[in-house]
Amino acid sequence: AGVKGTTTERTFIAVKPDGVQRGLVGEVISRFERRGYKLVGLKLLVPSKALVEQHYGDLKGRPFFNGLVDYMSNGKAPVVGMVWQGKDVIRQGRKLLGATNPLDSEPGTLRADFCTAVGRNCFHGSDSHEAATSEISLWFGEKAVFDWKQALEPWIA
Ligand code: RTP
Repeated sequence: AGVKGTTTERTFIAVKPDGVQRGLVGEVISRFERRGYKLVGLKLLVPSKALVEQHYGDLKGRPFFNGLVDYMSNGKAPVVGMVWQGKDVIRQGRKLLGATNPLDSEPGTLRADFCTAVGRNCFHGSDSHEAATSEISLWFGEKAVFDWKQALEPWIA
Protein backbone atom coordinates (compact mmCIF):
# COMPACT_ATOMS: atom_id res chain seq x y z
CA ALA A 1 0.00 0.00 0.00
CA GLY A 2 2.71 2.45 -1.01
CA VAL A 3 5.21 3.75 1.53
CA LYS A 4 3.63 4.53 4.89
CA GLY A 5 3.88 8.18 5.93
CA THR A 6 4.64 9.44 2.39
CA THR A 7 2.50 10.76 -0.45
CA THR A 8 2.51 7.22 -1.91
CA GLU A 9 0.61 5.72 1.04
CA ARG A 10 -2.55 3.94 -0.12
CA THR A 11 -5.76 2.71 1.45
CA PHE A 12 -8.73 0.64 0.35
CA ILE A 13 -12.07 2.36 0.81
CA ALA A 14 -15.37 0.71 -0.10
CA VAL A 15 -18.92 1.89 -0.35
CA LYS A 16 -20.90 -1.13 0.80
CA PRO A 17 -24.18 -2.18 -0.86
CA ASP A 18 -26.29 -0.08 1.53
CA GLY A 19 -24.18 2.98 0.73
CA VAL A 20 -24.51 2.37 -3.01
CA GLN A 21 -28.27 1.83 -2.65
CA ARG A 22 -28.52 5.13 -0.79
CA GLY A 23 -26.62 7.08 -3.41
CA LEU A 24 -23.54 7.86 -1.30
CA VAL A 25 -20.80 6.97 -3.81
CA GLY A 26 -20.38 10.57 -4.95
CA GLU A 27 -20.36 11.84 -1.38
CA VAL A 28 -17.39 9.59 -0.52
CA ILE A 29 -15.45 10.45 -3.66
CA SER A 30 -16.15 14.13 -3.12
CA ARG A 31 -14.90 14.20 0.46
CA PHE A 32 -11.66 12.35 -0.31
CA GLU A 33 -11.05 14.48 -3.41
CA ARG A 34 -11.64 17.75 -1.59
CA ARG A 35 -9.19 16.68 1.09
CA GLY A 36 -6.58 16.44 -1.66
CA TYR A 37 -6.30 12.68 -1.91
CA LYS A 38 -5.70 11.03 -5.26
CA LEU A 39 -8.03 8.35 -6.63
CA VAL A 40 -5.82 5.60 -8.06
CA GLY A 41 -8.29 2.70 -8.23
CA LEU A 42 -12.05 2.47 -8.75
CA LYS A 43 -14.39 -0.44 -9.51
CA LEU A 44 -18.00 -1.51 -9.15
CA LEU A 45 -18.63 -5.18 -8.50
CA VAL A 46 -20.71 -7.79 -6.73
CA PRO A 47 -17.99 -9.52 -4.73
CA SER A 48 -18.03 -13.29 -4.42
CA LYS A 49 -18.77 -14.84 -1.04
CA ALA A 50 -15.19 -16.10 -0.98
CA LEU A 51 -13.79 -12.60 -1.50
CA VAL A 52 -15.88 -11.16 1.34
CA GLU A 53 -15.02 -14.08 3.63
CA GLN A 54 -11.35 -13.41 3.00
CA HIS A 55 -11.77 -9.65 3.43
CA TYR A 56 -13.47 -10.14 6.79
CA GLY A 57 -11.38 -13.22 7.76
CA ASP A 58 -10.65 -11.72 11.20
CA LEU A 59 -14.35 -11.75 12.04
CA LYS A 60 -14.99 -15.42 11.26
CA GLY A 61 -16.92 -16.99 14.13
CA ARG A 62 -18.58 -13.73 15.19
CA PRO A 63 -22.39 -13.98 15.40
CA PHE A 64 -22.91 -11.40 12.67
CA PHE A 65 -20.35 -12.92 10.25
CA ASN A 66 -22.73 -14.88 7.98
CA GLY A 67 -25.18 -11.98 7.77
CA LEU A 68 -22.33 -9.61 6.95
CA VAL A 69 -20.98 -11.86 4.19
CA ASP A 70 -24.45 -12.29 2.71
CA TYR A 71 -25.25 -8.59 2.71
CA MET A 72 -21.95 -7.75 1.03
CA SER A 73 -22.17 -10.49 -1.63
CA ASN A 74 -25.84 -11.21 -2.36
CA GLY A 75 -25.98 -8.89 -5.36
CA LYS A 76 -29.01 -6.84 -4.32
CA ALA A 77 -26.64 -3.92 -4.82
CA PRO A 78 -22.96 -3.83 -5.77
CA VAL A 79 -19.95 -2.61 -3.83
CA VAL A 80 -17.83 0.29 -5.07
CA GLY A 81 -14.18 -0.24 -4.22
CA MET A 82 -11.64 2.55 -4.31
CA VAL A 83 -7.94 2.98 -3.71
CA TRP A 84 -6.96 6.41 -2.42
CA GLN A 85 -3.41 7.68 -2.20
CA GLY A 86 -1.76 10.43 -0.16
CA LYS A 87 -0.10 11.36 3.09
CA ASP A 88 -1.49 9.48 6.12
CA VAL A 89 -4.45 8.42 3.98
CA ILE A 90 -5.04 5.20 5.96
CA ARG A 91 -5.59 6.99 9.27
CA GLN A 92 -7.24 10.05 7.74
CA GLY A 93 -9.54 7.82 5.69
CA ARG A 94 -10.81 6.15 8.86
CA LYS A 95 -11.37 9.62 10.34
CA LEU A 96 -13.38 10.74 7.32
CA LEU A 97 -15.54 7.61 7.68
CA GLY A 98 -16.01 7.89 11.45
CA ALA A 99 -16.22 5.16 14.11
CA THR A 100 -17.38 1.68 13.07
CA ASN A 101 -20.56 2.11 15.11
CA PRO A 102 -22.24 5.17 13.58
CA LEU A 103 -23.68 6.06 16.98
CA ASP A 104 -20.10 6.64 18.17
CA SER A 105 -19.06 8.53 15.02
CA GLU A 106 -18.24 12.22 15.40
CA PRO A 107 -20.63 14.65 13.70
CA GLY A 108 -19.35 15.61 10.28
CA THR A 109 -17.96 12.16 9.52
CA LEU A 110 -19.59 10.14 6.76
CA ARG A 111 -21.12 7.57 9.11
CA ALA A 112 -22.46 10.15 11.55
CA ASP A 113 -23.94 12.08 8.66
CA PHE A 114 -25.61 9.10 6.96
CA CYS A 115 -25.96 6.03 9.22
CA THR A 116 -27.24 4.78 12.56
CA ALA A 117 -26.63 0.99 12.53
CA VAL A 118 -23.31 -0.82 12.90
CA GLY A 119 -24.57 -3.57 10.59
CA ARG A 120 -25.46 -0.94 7.96
CA ASN A 121 -22.57 1.46 8.29
CA CYS A 122 -22.30 2.00 4.52
CA PHE A 123 -18.50 2.24 4.23
CA HIS A 124 -15.26 0.40 4.82
CA GLY A 125 -11.73 1.69 5.24
CA SER A 126 -8.48 -0.23 5.84
CA ASP A 127 -7.40 0.05 9.46
CA SER A 128 -3.63 -0.45 9.08
CA HIS A 129 -0.87 -0.49 6.51
CA GLU A 130 -0.87 -4.30 6.53
CA ALA A 131 -4.64 -4.42 6.03
CA ALA A 132 -4.43 -1.85 3.22
CA THR A 133 -1.77 -3.88 1.42
CA SER A 134 -3.74 -7.11 1.56
CA GLU A 135 -7.12 -5.51 0.82
CA ILE A 136 -5.80 -3.63 -2.24
CA SER A 137 -4.29 -6.83 -3.57
CA LEU A 138 -7.48 -8.79 -2.79
CA TRP A 139 -9.93 -6.32 -4.37
CA PHE A 140 -7.78 -4.86 -7.15
CA GLY A 141 -4.39 -6.46 -7.72
CA GLU A 142 -1.50 -4.12 -8.53
CA LYS A 143 -2.37 -3.86 -12.23
CA ALA A 144 -5.79 -2.32 -11.60
CA VAL A 145 -4.29 0.51 -9.55
CA PHE A 146 -3.04 3.43 -11.59
CA ASP A 147 -0.78 6.14 -10.21
CA TRP A 148 -0.94 9.42 -12.10
CA LYS A 149 0.56 12.87 -11.73
CA GLN A 150 -1.76 15.05 -9.71
CA ALA A 151 -1.37 18.64 -10.88
CA LEU A 152 -2.45 19.83 -7.43
CA GLU A 153 0.41 18.02 -5.75
CA PRO A 154 2.78 20.98 -5.32
CA TRP A 155 -0.04 22.94 -3.71
CA ILE A 156 -1.19 20.42 -1.14
CA ALA A 157 1.79 18.27 -0.27
P1 RTP B 1 -14.94 -1.94 8.29
O1 RTP B 1 -13.82 -2.96 8.16
O2 RTP B 1 -16.17 -2.35 7.56
O3 RTP B 1 -14.50 -0.54 8.01
O4 RTP B 1 -15.30 -1.93 9.80
P2 RTP B 1 -14.29 -1.86 11.00
O5 RTP B 1 -12.95 -2.40 10.64
O6 RTP B 1 -14.36 -0.47 11.50
O7 RTP B 1 -15.01 -2.81 12.04
P3 RTP B 1 -14.94 -4.37 12.29
O8 RTP B 1 -15.08 -4.56 13.76
O9 RTP B 1 -13.80 -5.00 11.59
O10 RTP B 1 -16.31 -4.83 11.65
C1 RTP B 1 -16.39 -5.00 10.29
C2 RTP B 1 -17.80 -4.78 9.83
O11 RTP B 1 -18.65 -5.78 10.38
C3 RTP B 1 -19.94 -5.27 10.54
N1 RTP B 1 -20.37 -5.41 11.90
N2 RTP B 1 -21.59 -5.77 12.22
N3 RTP B 1 -22.77 -6.20 15.59
C4 RTP B 1 -22.85 -6.17 14.27
O12 RTP B 1 -23.86 -6.41 13.68
C5 RTP B 1 -21.64 -5.81 13.54
N4 RTP B 1 -20.47 -5.51 14.05
C6 RTP B 1 -19.65 -5.26 13.00
C7 RTP B 1 -19.90 -3.80 10.14
O13 RTP B 1 -20.30 -3.71 8.79
C8 RTP B 1 -18.43 -3.47 10.29
O14 RTP B 1 -18.07 -2.37 9.49
